[in-house]
Amino acid sequence: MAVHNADIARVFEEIADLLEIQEANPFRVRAYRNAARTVGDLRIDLAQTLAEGKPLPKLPGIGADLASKIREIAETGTTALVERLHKELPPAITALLRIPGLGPKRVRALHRELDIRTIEQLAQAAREGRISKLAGFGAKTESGILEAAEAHLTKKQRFKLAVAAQYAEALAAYLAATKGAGEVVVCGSFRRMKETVGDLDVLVTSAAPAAVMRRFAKYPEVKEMLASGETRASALLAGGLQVDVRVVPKESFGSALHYFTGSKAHNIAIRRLGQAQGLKINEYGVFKAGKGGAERRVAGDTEASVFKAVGLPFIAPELREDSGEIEAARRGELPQLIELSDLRGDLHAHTKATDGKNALKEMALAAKAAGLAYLAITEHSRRLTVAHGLDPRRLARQIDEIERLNGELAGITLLKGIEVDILEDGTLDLPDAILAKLDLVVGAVHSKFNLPRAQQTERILAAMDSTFFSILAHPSGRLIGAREAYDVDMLKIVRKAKARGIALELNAHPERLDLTDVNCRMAKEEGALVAISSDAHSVHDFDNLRFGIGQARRGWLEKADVLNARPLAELRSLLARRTGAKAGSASRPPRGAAKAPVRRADRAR
Ligand code: DGT
Ligand code: CA
Ligand code: CA
Repeated sequence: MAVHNADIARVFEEIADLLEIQEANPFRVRAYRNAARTVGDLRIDLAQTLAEGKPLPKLPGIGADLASKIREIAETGTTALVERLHKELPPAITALLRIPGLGPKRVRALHRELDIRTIEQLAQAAREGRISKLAGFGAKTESGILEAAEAHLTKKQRFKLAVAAQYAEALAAYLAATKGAGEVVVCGSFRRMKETVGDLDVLVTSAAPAAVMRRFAKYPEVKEMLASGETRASALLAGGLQVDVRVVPKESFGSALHYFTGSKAHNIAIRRLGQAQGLKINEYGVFKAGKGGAERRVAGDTEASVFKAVGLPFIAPELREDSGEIEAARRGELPQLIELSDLRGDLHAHTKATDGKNALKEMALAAKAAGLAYLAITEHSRRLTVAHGLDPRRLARQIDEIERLNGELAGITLLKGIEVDILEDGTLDLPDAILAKLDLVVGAVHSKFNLPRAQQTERILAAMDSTFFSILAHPSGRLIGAREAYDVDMLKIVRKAKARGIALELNAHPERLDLTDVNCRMAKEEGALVAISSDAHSVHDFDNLRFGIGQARRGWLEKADVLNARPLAELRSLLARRTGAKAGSASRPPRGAAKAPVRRADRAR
């Protein structure tokens, strides 16, 4: 059975959880958690790489020990370490950590005192009032646990798009090899590039559906068949993801593709539009009632024919949420959506000087290979000690190094940048004197996520007043499925960005995808530019840009809305206009001491 990167990540995550419950060394716990994140979304398939006899790629945070565990999991699906931990603690117990209010200590106490191993048992014990009798748990804690456990039990798990892609691509390739199969397309939220996916909806065209059904049932990753019929089947994969497969004849391909791509709300709106014109629309085609009640099929072989039948131009899957796309299509005002090939450069990347894995030159060459003309190096600043952030002295050294490399490199330009921490009071973690030497300054919140809304907003607005501020990194701070966005007034931030000529980042890392689609649209409406950035920590991460593009398209963004769709010269002049410096001027005068008054004056506006 194929082991995907997401499966390796799941084992690492489980090890981290189990070690945490055992109160192991926190550094060891974090090493496994970081490794899970690095491997989980990675585009190159590690098990396949090893199966081909190639060495593992260099990855941030993965040393010899973790690499040997990756090899073990790739071959066997598990490791001796996790098996040993399972003997000490029941595997299901890690799910308890996902319940808000339950840390490792409490999970251990619940297991030791009440033999609780699952969320069902947890809810049951809370209902029976057994938890509040334990030392360290009160009645209030118990009712909170019950509420959280019940919410968790009714919530369906969703998968990050990049993880779903690993399963989807492998399954689609497998089904495409069925004798007689024509088109194989993964539809649903996956095709709409939604940031998370509930299940996969695979459409296959074939005149022999039974052969497709038989082959699907034999897919090695199928753990359980949930339903199966002549033209449709549902199964649960070993990784936990559900798959619905549907077979239709070739002539229904377009209407089936449209139907299974959704969204449901979009489909309903299109069907209504059809009804008003005397058309019946379903997954088999578009039909018109003829004489004597007979139906005539008028469209459905291609998706475009379905839209045409209701008088609309083709609407891209990413827009199909019934959030104005049908009206825009009718008015002929659909956006010309940004494409991956429109990106000229990348404005957020790290090297091994901080928490990245590769050297400057390796990153530059990888960016060039990815078709980019420029790459901004934006290391963390000193405050972020876990990432070995740069102080002014180390940053100055990197600036020299970049200037030297630019003299040597052809076809790619490195830009001098920083991902500087926005401190709690809205000041930046490095002085203006050094920021002035950079081509761009990416500001980011990495601490104090829980400030009250007004204070958090004020903090970010104040930082954006800083003279050299160019791009606001991952503006909401959310980590998909792991950390909520911090509470801020995004509209105020977007308007400030517009007023100051600052761009908002759409961080393309699969666990961030931040700006969200809704906020991308807000930025566009307010006229603020968006920078679609990889946040690469290794040479493999430029692949993530395609997920950023998917999110940008969901946010209706066009080439003109995207800062790094501009050629280098234009980018430079946009960056320079903000600070009033001339494009291309290598050294602007440092203004260290002038910083505070400038900020106060700006804030008074
Ligand atoms: P998900 O799986 O929760 O991420 O979201 P979707 O959009 O993939 O939803 P899913 O898997 O339930 O259904 C796949 C597509 O099938 C959906 O996007 C539209 C279509 N569909 C499902 N149920 C209905 C329905 O009741 N009416 C219509 N018109 N279409 C439906
Ligand atoms: Ca789905
Ligand atoms: Ca489905």
